[in-house]
Amino acid sequence: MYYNEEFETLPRPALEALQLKRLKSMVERVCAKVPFYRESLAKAGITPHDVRSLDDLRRLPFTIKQDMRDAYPYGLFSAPMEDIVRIHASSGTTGKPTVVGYTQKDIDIWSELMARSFVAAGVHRGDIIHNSYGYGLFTGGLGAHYGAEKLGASVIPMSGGNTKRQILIMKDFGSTVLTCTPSYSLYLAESAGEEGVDIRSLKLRVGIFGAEPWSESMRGEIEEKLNLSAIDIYGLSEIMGPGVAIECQKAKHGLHIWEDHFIPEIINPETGEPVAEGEKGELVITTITKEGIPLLRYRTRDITSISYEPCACGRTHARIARMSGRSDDMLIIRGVNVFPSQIESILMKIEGVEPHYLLIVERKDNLDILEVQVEVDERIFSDEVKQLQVLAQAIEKEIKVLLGISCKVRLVEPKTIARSEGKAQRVIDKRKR
Ligand code: DLL
Repeated sequence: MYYNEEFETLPRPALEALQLKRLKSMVERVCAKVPFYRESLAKAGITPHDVRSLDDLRRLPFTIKQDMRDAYPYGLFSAPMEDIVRIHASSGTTGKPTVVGYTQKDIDIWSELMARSFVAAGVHRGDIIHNSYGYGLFTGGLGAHYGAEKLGASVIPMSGGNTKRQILIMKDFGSTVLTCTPSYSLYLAESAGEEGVDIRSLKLRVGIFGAEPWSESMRGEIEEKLNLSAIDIYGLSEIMGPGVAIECQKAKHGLHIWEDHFIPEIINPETGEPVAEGEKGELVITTITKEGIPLLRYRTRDITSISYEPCACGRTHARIARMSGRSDDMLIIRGVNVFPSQIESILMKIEGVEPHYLLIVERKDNLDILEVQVEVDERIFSDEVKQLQVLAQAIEKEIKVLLGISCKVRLVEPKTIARSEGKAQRVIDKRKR
């Protein structure tokens, strides 16, 4: 099942021809309309006429988050304000927020790509979509909302928060699809239990989870606890919002990135050079149809790999692997690089360990110290102290063997680690203060 069969299954040569045509007009557009691009292209010695093949993309300069901050708020917009119908912004926890604007055409395309994403995930008209992504400046809520309406499904605009009420509505309204962050889905499951509602017996069939990194083992936890099929969705406000890429229900192996609107590249973050297909690197995206704020070779800082292998679902669009994390979230513990998701994978495989954890990093006597706090279920927590110690040590050993880092594991009581309604905070790095 497709939403837009023609474009989702376009043979690669036709897809690439379309990309090139759109890329050329996009470069012309930004060069004509955005002083930042005019200057950066001139500096690189490139004119729009130099873009003759898709390979020429590599010659164009990168755009980074700082460029957006420097242009705060509207400096990179390529459409006049009269044509901008929506503004979103990133939370801006570090520095100024990044602001994005959409023309009506941008909103239409975004809605279509979200509708395509829903269908790829196995959602259809008649489904009742319980949308718990936050509504507001964050793109999650409105992005999923417009896509659901475009598809013609029924959308319940819940937004985040008010967790008890969410459970009641989900039960009474017969929600069949849940959209929220993976961490919030677990919080919902836990709260349902407290409310005496068996979430597994509700009508939920599909969960569309993203906006934060999560591991394959976390998927197992979620599918088990909520009794639904959990699908990974990726996106970022700079490029559009949710729906840049999504897993298909059929293969559930890699996220199809909608290549008729975005050109993905994977680069070595240190050298900026492309890496081979299948190798990990930083995802770089060029938007080729956006009008409000088109971005040339935007460095997402997200780490993944790409595959152009044909997919069982019939979509011809390339697949990116589940994100390992962001390059800026990568922890360096005594010289060893580690992503929180790698620790998550290890924790989730251990019997009795709950999917709620926190990594705390400090520097003591010039040494990096990592403490892994993780909840264990009631049964284990009520065991003797000695048994808890044995389990903690077994986890420490597992982490040492698999990741090569020493850490201190602290098993904590159920519900001691803060729950989140949006993106979970998994790391407290005290070295950065
Ligand atoms: O998080 C958009 C979104 C909303 C995506 C709802 C999916 C679902 P931002 O707030 O701009 O936008 O944050 C974007 O979140 O660069 C990634 O680091 C991370 N991220 C998003 N989706 C995933 C995912 C939205 N599926 C940043 N896996 C991105 C891992 C993700 N990380």
